[in-house]
Amino acid sequence: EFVVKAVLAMRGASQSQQISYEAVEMKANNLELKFPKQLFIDGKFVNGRAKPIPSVNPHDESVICQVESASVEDVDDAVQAAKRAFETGEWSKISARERGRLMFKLADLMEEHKEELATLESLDSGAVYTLALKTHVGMSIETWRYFAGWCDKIQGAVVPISHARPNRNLTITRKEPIGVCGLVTPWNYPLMMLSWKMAACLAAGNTVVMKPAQTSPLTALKFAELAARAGIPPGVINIVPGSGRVAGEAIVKHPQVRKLGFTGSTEIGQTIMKDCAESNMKKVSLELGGKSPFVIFEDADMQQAVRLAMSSVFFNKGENCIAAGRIFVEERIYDEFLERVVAETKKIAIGDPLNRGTSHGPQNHKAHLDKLVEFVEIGKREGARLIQGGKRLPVPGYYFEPTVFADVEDGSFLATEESFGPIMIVSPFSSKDEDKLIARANATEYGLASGVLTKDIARALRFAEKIDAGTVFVNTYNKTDVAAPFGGFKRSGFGKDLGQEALNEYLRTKTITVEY
Ligand code: TAP
Repeated sequence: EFVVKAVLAMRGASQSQQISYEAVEMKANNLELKFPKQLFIDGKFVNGRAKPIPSVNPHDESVICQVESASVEDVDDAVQAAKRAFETGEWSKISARERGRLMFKLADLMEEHKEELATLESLDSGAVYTLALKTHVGMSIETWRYFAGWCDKIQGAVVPISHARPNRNLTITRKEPIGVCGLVTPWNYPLMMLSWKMAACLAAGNTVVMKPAQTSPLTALKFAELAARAGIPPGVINIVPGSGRVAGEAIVKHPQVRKLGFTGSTEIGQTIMKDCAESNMKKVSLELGGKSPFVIFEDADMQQAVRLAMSSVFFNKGENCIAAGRIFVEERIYDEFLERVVAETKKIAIGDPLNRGTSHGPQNHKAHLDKLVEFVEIGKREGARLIQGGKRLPVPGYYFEPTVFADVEDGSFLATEESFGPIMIVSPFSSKDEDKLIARANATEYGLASGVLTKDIARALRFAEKIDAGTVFVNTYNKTDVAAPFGGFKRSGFGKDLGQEALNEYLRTKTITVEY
């Protein structure tokens, strides 16, 4: 029982905000952790009116704490706070440069607390600590810094229009924030998904109501504390943990939310797009599922092929939206590739994500683990060749063996459905017919990412040109960066996170024409 009824009091950096919350205190990873479990609305931690939701540690299935949960009314409170902050609060008065300064300060505080954030992410989501430190938290910090730098560089244009003779005209455009934005995110990279969207959203000058996934909300709440301590004014950032059906839907349908940023499944994305249209035609961007093809030609270095293929599938225990959902390997090297992949997969260190020697942690939550077990069963029934893993590990926690299927038929369940877990799907191809290979790689309704491994640069570029995916990795995989736009095609959604393009998702253009 880690819940301690303690009231913490600390001074925010602005010296004007007093923050207190009912802290959860626990020891883990040689650290004393102290974090909120309440909603964060209008600069205060408050209880929710919906039933609290337990947050479970996937390593040992213990309950970390009961997290307060937002009702429709709580979401409305958060939206009203965000609206006040946007229209009349301090946020609406400070300069863009000052906004940037606050965001840099928040990034610095995140950096100071990075071990605590990474430990919390590891406990709550099962991410391996070393990866959480580098990617989940490390890239989050970089994202805040990257977009902090954009704040005072967002500018419109002077547009040469035809004059209304004999008078003259001047047309300028202003890039404006949209207003109150809603963000709904998934559980695979809890803090990073929050950061990818919220940093761009705030850099553009908006205010935000954000709902983290109910299975992994803790880093979002710790982040809220840090935001208050950085001096981000009340109401600018509101975090409303809770269920998608209640809190998520309330944000999506709210008539005063003007933009919705979502990352999650294609199925929910579709519902969200409809709800955005029906409620108030809010602007929407959707980062959805994927089934990304990774093509390995016979001229590839075998060691590199095996290493990249494994990380393209097993990175973050497969809970990775750009994970390679299908691996195509050229016939001549197919058998050797499979043999080596199986040998290497057997060596993966599975275990407590907080142990430094671990490279593969538990799946995020029970329902997801059950889905993976079912996914493998369907694959076996379909006749695909299971050559490694495929089972839940007989230990406490949501551990699933890294799994490899070979000879997967095009069009089958395994070849078309996303597992979102550590399941490698391999099929052979012949390079004699490159068009056929591209057609096979494109035979999916998803279009998030793709990869190609070859020494032949012309072949790689032909692939990059013809593949229907928002991201193409050539001779690498999973290489994302805060400056490079990220987002999918087709049923993987639309709108970009990261890079300058992400700002457009949270801006509107106003055209002002003057006659003189
Ligand atoms: P979802 O079930 O779609 O959930 C995502 C978020 O939406 C959660 O916070 C969820 O709340 C909420 N939600 C559910 N129903 C809702 C509704 N009707 N209205 C508003 N919000 C609602 O996805 P997931 O299972 O968490 O994540 C896995 C999927 O996300 C995978 O398919 C994966 O490919 C995709 N994903 C994509 C990307 C990118 S960048 N494209 C990145 C990560 C993940 P709860 O807390 O109740 O679940």
